Order: sequence, then C-alpha cells, then structure tokens
Amino acid sequence: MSEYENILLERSGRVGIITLNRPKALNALNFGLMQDVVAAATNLDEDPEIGAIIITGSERAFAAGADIKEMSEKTYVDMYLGNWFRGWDTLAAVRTPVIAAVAGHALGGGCELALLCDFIIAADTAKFGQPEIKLGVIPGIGGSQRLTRAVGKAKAMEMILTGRTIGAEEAERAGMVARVVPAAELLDDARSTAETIASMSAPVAMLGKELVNAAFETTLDSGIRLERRVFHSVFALEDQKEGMAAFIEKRKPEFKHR
Ligand code: CO8
Repeated sequence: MSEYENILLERSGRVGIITLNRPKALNALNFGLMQDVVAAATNLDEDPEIGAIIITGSERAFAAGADIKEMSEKTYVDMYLGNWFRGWDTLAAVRTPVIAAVAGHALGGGCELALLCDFIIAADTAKFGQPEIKLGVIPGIGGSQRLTRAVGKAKAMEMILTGRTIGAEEAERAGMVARVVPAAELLDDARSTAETIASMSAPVAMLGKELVNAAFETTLDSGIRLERRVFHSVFALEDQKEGMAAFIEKRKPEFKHR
C-alpha cells in the first residue's frame, strides 16, 4: 500500500511524479493532500537520484481549489492559529525544479498550486481561475501575488475580482504557462521536459531556478549582481569543465553531479 492517502508517487528514472488523487473531490486540496504533496516533494528533493519533479492531476481536474467542505465552518481563530495553508510554503522552498502538468480545472488553490511550481505545461483542456470571490473569500495560497507577477495587474485584477476562468490559450498568451499541448500528450511532454532538466548538472539547474525566483524578490541591480556571483561560482564545478569540453570535442556532456 502507498504511504500516501491522497497522492500517487512514481519514480521514473531521475524524474519524480506526484499525481494528486482525490478524484471524487476533483483533487480539492484538503489538509491531508497538502501534507502528502509536501512530504513527497521534500523526500524527492532530498533524493540525489531525482533531478526534476512533476506535479499533475487527472484529465478532468488538476485541482478544483482548496477543500471548501473542510474550510466552510472554520473561524478566524481556527485559520489564524492553524496558520492555514502554511505547508505550501515548504513546497515553494523545494530546490529541485518542479513542473506543473495541468489538464482540466485549475481553480482557486489549484491555480495557485500550479503557479507555485516553477513552470506550467498546460493541456489544451486546462482552465485557470481564482473564483474565491464567489465564495466570499480571496486567494489564500499566494494567488494575489504570484498570479499578478505572472500575468500583470489588469488580468490578475479582472480574474480575482470577477472569478472569470481563462482557457489554456489565453493563459499562454498572458505568459502564465510555458506551453500548451494536446491533452493526450500532456504527461509524455511533461516527462520528456523533466528528463531534459534532470539530465543537466543538478547544482546548475538548482542555481538557475534560484536566480529566476530571485528576479521576483529583488531589484534589477541586486539580481544582476547575484547572477554574476553565481555565474563566477559555477566555474568551481567539474560540470562546467565537462560541459564546455564536450562542446569543443563535439560530444554529449557526461555531467557528474546528476
Ligand atoms: N472543495 C471541495 N469539494 C469540491 C471542490 C472544492 N474546491 N470542487 C469540487 N468539489 C467536489 C464537489 O463538491 C463534488 O462533490 P459531490 O459529488 O460530493 O457533491 C465533486 O467535487 C464534483 O464536483 P461537481 O459536481 O461540482 O463537478 P462539475 O464538473 O459540475 O463542476 C467545478 C466542476 C466547476 C470545478 C466545480 O466543482 C466548482 O466550481 N468547484 C469549486 C471551485 C472553487 O470555487 N474553487 C476555489 C475554492 S477556495 C480556494 O481554493 C482558496 C481558498 C483561499 C481561502 C483563504 C483562507 C485563508
């Protein structure tokens, strides 16, 4: 039996695949599911054999949001003292690159979970939205911040204030998703993208992720300075020597740290 109740976990070569698995609730993100995703992602992050992680759902739903039935009777004190949704911050701190492979509904917390990953590959069936306002609440897993950074003020405001859902094509035009693929190809595409990342030098991939994330936290000048320091530091890695030697010798690199 799986050690997790609300997800499926597969290791395929250097790729870890977390599949949200509460089909009867369209993968609504209850406390148990959050704990399972965070524990699995943390374990994969600590595993040197894993170079990339995919988080995905079902054909019908990536996730239809935080679990409304679990939350509906909670009080302010329950929410505040329970520090509701804090676990997701641990997922955001994972250093291994994380891809969200999204088909169907990615609503509320589901949209926020996808945005919390490093990038989104969307099936043409994907639908993204922040419908919390229709429930009398606001996004609570970073949507007001990450969606705004991803698509800009106008579209984020419209989505968050009206609850309007957007399709995959509109999400791609808005810069929210990296690529849209036919639904039948979603998982294969995400796997081969993850395998590509996992074939690179793991510390270099982690540093690249850290720098892109820093762009959202810092000034341009500080970000450029950080990039320069990190760029210089990768010359301490054998993988830099190997990558450049392989180019010159017209062969594929054999990175050591992966
Ligand atoms: N929570 C709990 N159960 C859900 C959720 C959810 N978010 N979404 C769907 N389900 C359940 C339904 O209740 C239903 O269960 P049952 O059969 O027992 O009634 C089952 O999943 C199937 O759903 P539907 O029958 O509704 O399926 P449809 O195909 O007709 O509709 C939709 C699909 C459009 C996705 C519809 O289910 C829907 O609108 N779901 C809710 C979407 C939503 O509002 N999400 C936002 C939730 S709030 C949030 O994510 C952030 C909260 C931040 C709070 C901050 C506090 C600190």
